[in-house]
Amino acid sequence: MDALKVLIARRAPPAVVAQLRAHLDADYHEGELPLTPDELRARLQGKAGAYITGTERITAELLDACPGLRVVCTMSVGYNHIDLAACTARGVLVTNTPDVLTESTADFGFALLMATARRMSEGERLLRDGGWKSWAWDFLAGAEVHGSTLGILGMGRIGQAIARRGRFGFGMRVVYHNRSRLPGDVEAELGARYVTKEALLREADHLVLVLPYSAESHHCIAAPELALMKPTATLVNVARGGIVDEDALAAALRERRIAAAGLDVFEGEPRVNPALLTLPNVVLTPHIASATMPTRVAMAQLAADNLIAALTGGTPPTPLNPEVLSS
Ligand code: 8YV
Repeated sequence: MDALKVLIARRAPPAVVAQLRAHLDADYHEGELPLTPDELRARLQGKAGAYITGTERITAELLDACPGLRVVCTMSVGYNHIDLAACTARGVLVTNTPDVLTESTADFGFALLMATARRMSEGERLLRDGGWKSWAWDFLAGAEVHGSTLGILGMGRIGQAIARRGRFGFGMRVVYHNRSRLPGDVEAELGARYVTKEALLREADHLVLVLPYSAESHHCIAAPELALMKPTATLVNVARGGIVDEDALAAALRERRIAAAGLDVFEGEPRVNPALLTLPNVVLTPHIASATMPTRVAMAQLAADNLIAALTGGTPPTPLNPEVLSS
């Protein structure tokens, strides 16, 4: 039997591409930039499967234009770029890459919190620009991290991993808000206290956003929420840019209504809201929270394992809509 045709829509680790090619007939887009939506639609014609990343949008229209597509495997834990309901309605299996990126992403989230609270980027810019003239008691004095209150909005796997770092590494008090409350034993292990979203905003010295992006969470941090935060607070976003109203955030940072922000994700990325680019009290990184070599290889491998299993009669390890498998 001929191998099924698939599209590898983004550059992937060579060993993973070789493995995909050993099992499937792969059309490989090796370019540095993503395919445009039109190119993606054209390249998906006649393909049974797609290996994609967060840069490819899978919409109902695209699915209707590619009726042969049976499996979409994204090399990401987030899947807001995929219309999951439309996939399920058409019997298209979707898989993502949970767990393998949890600890690296939590490391980065915590690093961004520290860099932001302790004004690292600001200090480096000043030093490189020749602005370091002397010592002063309040020179680049930032916020305390150890012993402070860590707020987490979205207490899934990554949120919990950040909570552990805060509690056990830095002696922080942990407060969180989530759609559903964690079981008591997990709360006890993390030393985490469940609070309302309003209490979270009021109490946190450092607030980390780690919730999934959806219509519900769109701009869920906007002017009214920022107004509840402490003027000394730090806001960190390692989830999705659209969770934060960037114009409102820029205004709050400019007027020092909150102290600082660390952002790894942006609403129109790779474009960054110009209002953020000129502010000294924001640390900006280009969506790299999961970017360690071992983690990225593990994510690519898991996406490929899902695609191969789904199209060769195996059991995909991490399906998002497993109901499709039994229908
Ligand atoms: C990825 C991410 O780098 O997994 C996610 O949801 O946001 C990042 O880890 C990116 O989406 C690549 O697909």
